[in-house]
Order: sequence, then C-alpha cells, then structure tokens
Amino acid sequence: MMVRRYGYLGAVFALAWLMAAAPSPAQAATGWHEPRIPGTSKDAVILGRDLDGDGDPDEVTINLEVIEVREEVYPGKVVTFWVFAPEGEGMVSPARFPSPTIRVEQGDRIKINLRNTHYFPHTIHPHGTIHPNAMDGVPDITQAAVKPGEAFTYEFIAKNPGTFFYHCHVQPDVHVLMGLQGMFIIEPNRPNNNFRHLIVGAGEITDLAVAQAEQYDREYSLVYTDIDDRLNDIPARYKDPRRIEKKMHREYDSTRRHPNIFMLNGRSFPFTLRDTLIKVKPNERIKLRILNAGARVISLHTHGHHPILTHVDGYPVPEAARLTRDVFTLTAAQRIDLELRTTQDDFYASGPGVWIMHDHTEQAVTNKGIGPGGDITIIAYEEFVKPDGLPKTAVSLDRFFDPDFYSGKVPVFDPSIFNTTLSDYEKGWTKPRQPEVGSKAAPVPPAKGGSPPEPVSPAKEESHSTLKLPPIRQRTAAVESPVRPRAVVSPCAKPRSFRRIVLMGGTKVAREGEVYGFDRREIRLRKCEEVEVTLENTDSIRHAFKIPDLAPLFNLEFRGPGKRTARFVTPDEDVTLEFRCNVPGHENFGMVGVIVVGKGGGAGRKL
Ligand SMILES: [Cu+2]
Repeated sequence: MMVRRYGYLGAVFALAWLMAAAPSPAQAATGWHEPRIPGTSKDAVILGRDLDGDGDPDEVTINLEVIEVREEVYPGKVVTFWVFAPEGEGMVSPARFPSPTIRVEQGDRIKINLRNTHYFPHTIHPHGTIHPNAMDGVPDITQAAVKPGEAFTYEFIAKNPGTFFYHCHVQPDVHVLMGLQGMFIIEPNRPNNNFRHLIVGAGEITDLAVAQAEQYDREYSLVYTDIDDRLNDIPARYKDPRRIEKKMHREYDSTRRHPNIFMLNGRSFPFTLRDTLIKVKPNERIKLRILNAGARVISLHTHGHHPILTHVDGYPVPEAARLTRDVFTLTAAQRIDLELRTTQDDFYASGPGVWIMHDHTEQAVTNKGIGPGGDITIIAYEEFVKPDGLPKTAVSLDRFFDPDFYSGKVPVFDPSIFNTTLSDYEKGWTKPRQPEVGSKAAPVPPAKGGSPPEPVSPAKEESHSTLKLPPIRQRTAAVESPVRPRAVVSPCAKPRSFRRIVLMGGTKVAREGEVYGFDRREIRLRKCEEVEVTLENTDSIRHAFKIPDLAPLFNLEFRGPGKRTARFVTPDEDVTLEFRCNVPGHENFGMVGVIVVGKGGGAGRKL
C-alpha cells in the first residue's frame, strides 16, 4: 500500500526533517512531527504554532505544485494526469493521481500555496468549505488564474468539520477531469490532534484524528473519478503547449465526452485491490469518506453490508434521517460519509468474507468495456487477506493482471466451454445468425477487443475523429533520445582554469512557443575548468540547473524568485553535456540546453 509505504519511509526521513525545520517553542511542545513524504521538499507541509495550547499545531502551510504524470491505471493502460502534488525536490516527485487528500483541524489557520509548475494556468477552488470570497479560486471572477511560474496563497480558517473537495476551477471540464482534484477533510478540534496533513493517492487513513478514533476503528478516503482517455491522452502526443491548448480546450468537445475509464483512488480493477482494499475485521465500525470527483452520477453498492449515511457534503445528517441503504447515489462533486459496520447482526452486515464494493452504473465495472474492471474494490475481512495483501478469492485473479485481457486479445470466458482452445478460438466461426423475420437489422460484426465501435451517432464519431490524434509518444524519451547512449563523465580532479557564468531560468526567458526557458541554451567551457554558476530563477516556483551526465550529477535547485550560486568542474575531455531543469516537464517546455566542453562531442547534441 502506497500510503503505508510512505508512512514507514517517512520515519526514515524524520531525523532529516527535525534537523531541517526550526520548530517554534509551541510546536516543540506538541511533541509531534509530521513524517516527511519521500521526494518532497522539507517545506511541502509546514506546521506552525499551537494557538489554543491543546497540543497540536493550528497553523498549517501546504505547498502544492502542478505536475503531469503518466500512470498505469489497470494492466497495460497508461494514462496522463495533471495533479496537485506536494512540492517536490530533486528528481523524485510524489505526484500521483488523485491529488493528495488534505487534512486539517477545525480552527486551523490554513495556507495553501499553489506554485504553478505546469504549462497552463490553474487555481484551487476549496469546494464546500466556508472561506472568504477572495479565496474561492474561480478564475476571472475572484482572482486571475495563476499563470505558469506564478504562485498564489489560499488562506482561510477551517470552519465546519467534514469531508470536502478541492479542485482547479480553470476550464474545469478539462482540468478537473485531468486530475486536478482531491479530497479535503476538516477534522473536529480535539486536544493532541496530531495527524498527517497530506495523504498521497488517498486510500486508507492509518492515523485517525482524535474525533474519528472516538467512534471508528478505521477510516478510508475514497475518490471516484471517470475519465475519457481521448482527453487525457492528448498532452502526451504533443510538445508545443499552444497545440496542446488547441487540442484540449477547443477541438476536444467535452459536451460529447464519453467516459471509458472508471477509477477508485486513481486505479481501476484489479489494481484497486492492491491500492485500495477495504480491510476490516468483525465487530468494527469503519468510516468511509466518499467523493465523486467525476462528471457522472455514481451508484455505490456495498455487497453484504448496509452502511449508514452519516454526512452529506460534509455536513451531518440528523440522527432520525440517517438512512441505511445498500446503494448510495452521489452526483458530481458530492461527498457522503458512511458508517460501515462489520458486526454479523444480519441487519447491517452479513458476516466475514470478500464482499465487493462498486459503482452499480454497470459500465463503471469495466475497463473500456471489458470487465471486470473499473472502480470495483473489495471489503476484505482480515482472514481473507493473503500475505501479499491481495484478497483470497474463489478463483485466481491472475488473468486480470495480464494486459492482454484488457486489450481484448483473450476471451472473457474459458474457451473450453465452447469445446475449443485459445489458439483455435477464432477459426471456422459459424456464420452470423440471420436477422429475425421482419427485422431490417444487419448482422452485428464481432467487436474488436479493446476498442469496440462506440454506440454513438456517426456525427459523434466524426467529432472525435476531427481530433486526428497522432500516436502517443513519451516526450521525455523523445528529448533524451538524441543524446543516448549517455556518456557519464567525471569532473577533472585538478582544475586548470576558473570562470563565472550567470544564467537566467524561468518564464521570463522563455522563447516563442515555450513556457519556461534558460536565457542561454549553449554554454562553452574549457576542459578541466572550475565553474561558478549563478542561476537567477525569475519565477515563484522552483527551477533547477542540472547536469545529469556529470558523475556525481550537478544540481542547483531552489524556489524563486532569486539567485543562487554553486560550483562544478568540467571533465578533462571534449564532450557535450546536456543541462536541464529538474522539475518534471520543464525540459519539455524550454528548460534544456548543452554545455560544450572543449571541442564537444560524445554524448551531446546541437539544439
Ligand atoms: Cu524549471
């Protein structure tokens, strides 16, 4: 489980965190320090003073970036997302879809700094919380959209506890469904209420807030999303941001959207079992916080259990109105909190086992029309969980972990029931049945697996075909390919000369058609030269000047605006080295160049 893993690794980073942060006296008094999520900068989450003196910090600052990621959502299917991610550092980013679940305490003074590291403008709309109008995050109406390289601080006091939502409000028909969406939880105020403020990927909440621990044994953050992969795949096909804008915001017609991938916490079955298995024991009460962050209505069905509806849209349901149901509908953006009981009382629960939980709008239990898939997960009682973390099922689920299954290459039923084998399956098929007398319907040709003809009008087919999408390519790989195989070179031991170089990086020195850039794209240096480089970062986000092929690699990285200086030494050979920004994606939008050492050559390339 990803969340768990962060928890364990977080402890490893705790010492570094303690040394890096300068705790205020009040903070020290709480005796609690947030484990640092691996790959984040030390101030991705900053905890401040304990204002009410009750043993937990009441000032919470969260630094979020916007990162494009490509993730395998079910076997063989890789999808592009944009996510709000805790501010990263170096090459590792904790970016993952959905955007992290944010947790704060009632009364906390919250600051969420949106540092837009992306190539499009964005905002954050805190959905459902009580906040000043200026913090509502609606572009043009309450603020200007935050442009690439810029930052904006959302600052308000957390009021009513509950399960809320946050999402980008720029072109929401595209940006929300690209992944700029996450759950926002306000916990009731209690003494010594110490918990992690960001849960990457949502899922199980392993450190319950005090008020939840009073009532529940476990808690889950469940974010449901449906996407149309024809939209999500667009950014991976193009390098020019102007072209991406045109394809996504003008040519893709969201009114003709056709969702085909259905996810729970960013994964579809069977990966849901790995990442969001609902683990329970008998005689427990489990709090399920559920957000429908997609654009459809979902009908969530809990096999074997009748949970109790305790909250709608973050606010408590009066005791007398607390429905007990087996299907709960959630409209777009809606949240519900459910109390799942596991006492075998023949009313709320049927007893131990592996009980699936899924959206009952039936297409949602498929991966592009091939099932089982979609947002299915399992309420798995402890004795039904194997040592590898997957549930014990009646039949092995191995075939669903094979990409061929979801590409339509494999029949969904065992071929033996038709007295054939996989290799003979499509040989000598009998002719299509004749249409019934009086029917004008033509025989239906067998569907092509994985990309069945859509049950849509010809006009709609045409509208999508006007996108004329080229094949997906890995932009990063495309940029890197000319310099492969990379020559990793070592700096010279005794420099023979010295020089200072100054360069600017950021939006202000980007060229036409770029978002970010360096003011110099080619730097000529001598062999065996010590170089003092000063980078001026023109933006309010982090940028880096990295030479990945120098061993050990050189990386000057910091959040701007401002200047920093560091030194490196060139190798004692004629070689061309690439330099680039370290922030994911920036090298694709202008922040890349070459260092020609001596006569150059070897690994390098001309830009
Ligand atoms: Cu950068």
